[in-house]
Amino acid sequence: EPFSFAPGAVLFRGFAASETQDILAALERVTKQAPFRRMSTPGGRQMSVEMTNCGRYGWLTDRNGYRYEDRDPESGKTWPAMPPLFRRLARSAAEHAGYPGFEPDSCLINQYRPGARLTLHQDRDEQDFSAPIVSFSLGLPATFLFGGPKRSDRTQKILLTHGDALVWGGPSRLNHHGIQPLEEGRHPLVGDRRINLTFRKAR
Ligand code: MD3
Ligand code: FE
Repeated sequence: EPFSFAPGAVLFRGFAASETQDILAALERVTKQAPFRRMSTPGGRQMSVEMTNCGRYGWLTDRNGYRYEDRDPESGKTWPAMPPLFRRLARSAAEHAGYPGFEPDSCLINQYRPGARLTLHQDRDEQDFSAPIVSFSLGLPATFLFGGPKRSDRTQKILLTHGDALVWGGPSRLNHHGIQPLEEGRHPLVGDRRINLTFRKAR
């Protein structure tokens, strides 16, 4: 059932779909404490994706750069705890992909409304690139762009749909990737948006 489209990258279609309602309930508890917000890039542009975090460390960006912090700059409080269900799902997907014992200390939550996108980038704000990254997609489908180690490398397009889990390890961990502008639509359980949960070991 899993599908590998690059060395170290494994896709599990619909992995988390049966847990949708519990995921959304946990998400609501997180966003009550740490609401979605649009962050600014170091260059001063506002991102189209809305973001928040849970877990020990949260990823953020502002005029001072990209980094992980243990507090939400909007509230000054620590990020909400990672819901046990999130931890379990991330660990399970990682194990199925051949990375037993995955213990993420960070979960970035991205919310895409129609039109929102994420330009091609690398994830390299983490201390240890040997740990995999695990991500889950919920709601509206999105076209994922997967490139190579260089920004100019050619990209493949992969449609990510509701419940899909992706595990990125090994050589794919530092590849460029992005999300094309989200198309209009409405998912019966998630509504007019796409949610992405990305689990990482930040420190
Ligand atoms: C490939 N998020 O938050 S998740 C990000 O759908 C990010 O919101 C996208 O890229 C999203 O940084 C993509 C899939 C993903 C996450 C991490 C990766 C793909 C990756 C790290 C290396 C290679
Ligand atoms: Fe990324």
